Amino acid sequence: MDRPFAEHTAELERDGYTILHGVFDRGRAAALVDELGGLAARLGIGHGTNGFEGYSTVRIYNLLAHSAAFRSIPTEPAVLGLVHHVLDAECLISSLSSIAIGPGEVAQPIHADDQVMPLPKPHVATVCNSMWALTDFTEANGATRVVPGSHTADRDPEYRADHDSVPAEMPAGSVLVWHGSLWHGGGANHTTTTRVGIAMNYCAGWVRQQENQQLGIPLDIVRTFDRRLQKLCGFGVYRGLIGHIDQQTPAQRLFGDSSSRMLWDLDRQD
Ligand SMILES: O=C(O)CCC(=O)C(=O)O
Repeated sequence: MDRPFAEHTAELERDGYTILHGVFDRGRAAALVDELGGLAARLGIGHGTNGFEGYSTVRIYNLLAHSAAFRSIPTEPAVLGLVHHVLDAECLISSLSSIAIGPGEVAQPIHADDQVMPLPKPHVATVCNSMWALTDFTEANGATRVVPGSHTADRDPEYRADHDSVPAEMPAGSVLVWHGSLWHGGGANHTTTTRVGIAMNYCAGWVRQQENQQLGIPLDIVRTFDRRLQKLCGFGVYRGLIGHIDQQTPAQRLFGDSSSRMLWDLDRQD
């Protein structure tokens, strides 16, 4: 890790976000950009068609279903350790998508990623998200804009209002991690090149995932994932209970996993 873990957790608690540098190298970043370009062409994905996703931005969702190139992203230890700190070790992948902000894109409305959840604020973290910089992120090319400390606010940001924000500038190979209540949004791109990032988003194991991983990823692909990735996709259960099928985890039921203990096992007399 570029700096001590405790520095990152202190920033997450105080500011609602932190940046990890040097998580991956430029070669891997460039290879992932190429992979995304090929995917967009193969899947016929073009620019967004609404102001939130951006009219000059290309987003590809459900990346685990489309290519093995993205498989190691959800379990990256440096990032996942921070996510465990914010949520807990039984967190889930909420969504895994790419966001390529093209030249001429305007700033995305500032929002909080947990604002669709009808909970009074501030509340315990339900979401913890990250942005992998596959290209350099600069103020000029649309680096994610954040409102430091806003994760403790007692409300969500007013949509389309102006909010004082700062750009989370970072070189390719860095990862921005933030508390799901942080006010933020993609920046405007005033350059002639595209800002490419991967939005690796997590939620607590007891809330619903944004992208339905159990239906969205073909089971033949999930079967080839290691146990940790299967559990992150929602094929385990939270605290031995939430998400079970007839007192089994989905992974036990579907893939014969024998490693999970269920809540009921804790109270067996035999
Ligand atoms: O692209 C970005 O930097 C942020 C995007 C974002 O916050 C979102 O789409 O929810």
